[in-house]
Amino acid sequence: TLDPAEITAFVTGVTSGFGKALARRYVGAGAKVVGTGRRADRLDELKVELGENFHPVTLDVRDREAVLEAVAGLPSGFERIDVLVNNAGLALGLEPAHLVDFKDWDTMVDTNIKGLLHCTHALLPGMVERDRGHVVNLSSIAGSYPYPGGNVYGATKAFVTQFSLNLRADLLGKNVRVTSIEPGLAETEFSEVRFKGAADKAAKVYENVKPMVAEDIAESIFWVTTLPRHLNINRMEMMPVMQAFGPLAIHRG
Ligand code: NDP
Ligand code: 8X3
Repeated sequence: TLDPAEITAFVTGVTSGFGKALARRYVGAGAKVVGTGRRADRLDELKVELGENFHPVTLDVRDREAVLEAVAGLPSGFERIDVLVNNAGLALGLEPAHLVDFKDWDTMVDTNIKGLLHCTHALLPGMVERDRGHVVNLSSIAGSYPYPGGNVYGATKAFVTQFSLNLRADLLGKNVRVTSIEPGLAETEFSEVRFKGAADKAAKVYENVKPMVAEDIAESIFWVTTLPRHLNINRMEMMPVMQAFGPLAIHRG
């Protein structure tokens, strides 16, 4: 397997959830991590915890100029990114499409799609040039299976999955890997964000089930990125044991 000490990762959204767990997993194993997010106070706390192998960058991935500046300004020791983990993302709302606020759709498209493209476009050429790299994209089961209220969120994740597979097609012949990670129910701040701070509604999502936790997803990303260099995991779909598929719905008039 690949020695984690050889990895310099750029992980978006390390201020919470999967990204935070992954930054801890990587640095704990000897890798270097550039970790981004909008909440500077949380990045500062993580810097204190993780030390010299962690480089925090306060960044909104929706801002292309800021992404380019962040990549251009990486300090020595962190400038050769081998692994990009496009993790920053969010769902907003669970209302049917005809009732949503358009701003929420805009924010999801700008973050989950355009933010991911900004980071990928900025970092992929360096990986190809060095003939070494791995792009890991956080998609979701919501990109494969529709559910009521999943409208634009699920559609952004379908984009992420298909973009990941298309990247593989373009990268054939290069030593750059691409993986789409597609988790189901995992307890993070995801539902608090989706329900705009309504903690009671968010808590209900995880009531009386044993959901996945951030460390489960972090471990999976750690695994796919430390596999021997000739192996590429294209897609990884994962759910807690307490989640499975439902039947199709039929409206009887
Ligand atoms: P959290 O809400 O716990 O973490 C989301 C992270 O994304 C935060 O660090 C947040 O940082 C960052 N982020 C959001 N918007 C931006 C932005 N505009 N610019 C920079 N960073 C941003 O959620 P999860 O850890 O659960 O989610 C991580 C990813 O996994 C997302 O893409 C999500 O869609 C996906 N996912 C989640 C599942 C779940 O059930 N939890 C299941 C399947 C996929 P900050 O707010 O500081 O900017
Ligand atoms: C998050 C999974 O099913 O809660 O991407 O939308 S779901």
